[in-house]
Amino acid sequence: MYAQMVKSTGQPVKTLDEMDPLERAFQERINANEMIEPKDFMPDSYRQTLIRQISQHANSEIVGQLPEGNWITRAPTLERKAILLAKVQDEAGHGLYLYCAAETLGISREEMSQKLVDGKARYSSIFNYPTLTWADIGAVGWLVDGAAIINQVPLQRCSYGPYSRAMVRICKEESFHQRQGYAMLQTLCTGTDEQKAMVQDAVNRWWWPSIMMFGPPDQESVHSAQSEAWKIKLYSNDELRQKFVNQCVPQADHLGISLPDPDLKWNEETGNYDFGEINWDEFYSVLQGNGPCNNERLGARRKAWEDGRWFRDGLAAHQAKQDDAARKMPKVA
Ligand code: BYC
Repeated sequence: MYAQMVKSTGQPVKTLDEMDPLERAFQERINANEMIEPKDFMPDSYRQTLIRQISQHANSEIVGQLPEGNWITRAPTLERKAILLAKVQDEAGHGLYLYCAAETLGISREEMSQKLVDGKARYSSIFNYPTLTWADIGAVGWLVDGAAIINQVPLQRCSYGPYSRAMVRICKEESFHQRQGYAMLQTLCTGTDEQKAMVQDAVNRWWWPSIMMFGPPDQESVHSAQSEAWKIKLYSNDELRQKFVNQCVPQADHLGISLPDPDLKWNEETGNYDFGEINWDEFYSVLQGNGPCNNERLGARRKAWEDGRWFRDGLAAHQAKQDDAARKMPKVA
């Protein structure tokens, strides 16, 4: 079985007084909202946290192609096929920018990909759910890309330069994806009763997994305190989840569909929508490799990684030849 055999460990956040002088100077730069660049000093734990988060993020973009890629050959029109193909290609691009951002921290893409296929690195829980009907493609765009934007817009202002810059373009493209997913659902919702029922069914299945995307509740989030101190995370998991719910309720109303949560209601006092209990057992079970599609997703990545080996080997051999030829070139005085 392909499990994501990763154990989370959180360390308590040090105060400025507990830090050595280098670490303290680093934290003071962060506190002053200075951007950290690859050649700057950084504590090893900051580096490792970023490698973990950025590589997980990159893995999610790559694995995230699979549920939607599943519908490219079955899109109902040529136009829909072209749009979906472009969207899936965008996700591949996001994965590449993010792997490049992580490489600036001293890990190779080869290593990150190997960890993914070995089940030693995570990708987002959301991609372990199946896309059963064409309406799922709209629901993924609206809800999954919608959740992604809410999480990722603040990352444009995170403390690590290459990550924050990669996020600028990613957020622009994700916003477009969310719009097109929503527009697809609008088309289906103004179609036949069967089409509208298909949308309702898709939203019923994607709603709860989408709100789980923001990660465990704040009191169980092992990394939040330190990542917030380093300004890698600017908002907590629960704050972002609440923003997402607040954004989705009026959008669902506009579509004329319901969200599958009987406890969802406006709270005048807090200015937020209250929502029901999240099934955290399901979330942790998916993280442990027991979601409906974990085996299929990692199996597909593993096959792609093996199938592409000859090509990567070819590129490396070509590069080695070029390097050798360059070494043998007579030096020009
Ligand atoms: N799925 O202490 P916490 C996309 C893990 S791409 C799986 O709160 P942190 C898209 C977490 O990694 C979507 N694992 O952690 C693509 C940690 O385990 P480790 C991906 C999850 O890092 C294509 C443990 O639980 N987006 O949207 O402070 C098409 C404890 O959590 C999940 C990003 O990666 C999850 N949902 O906060 C369409 C954004 N949640 O590492 C859309 C960048 C938590 O100790 N990442 N875990 O083994 C982040 O913002 C943060 O890493 C998270 C988690 C909010 C996800």
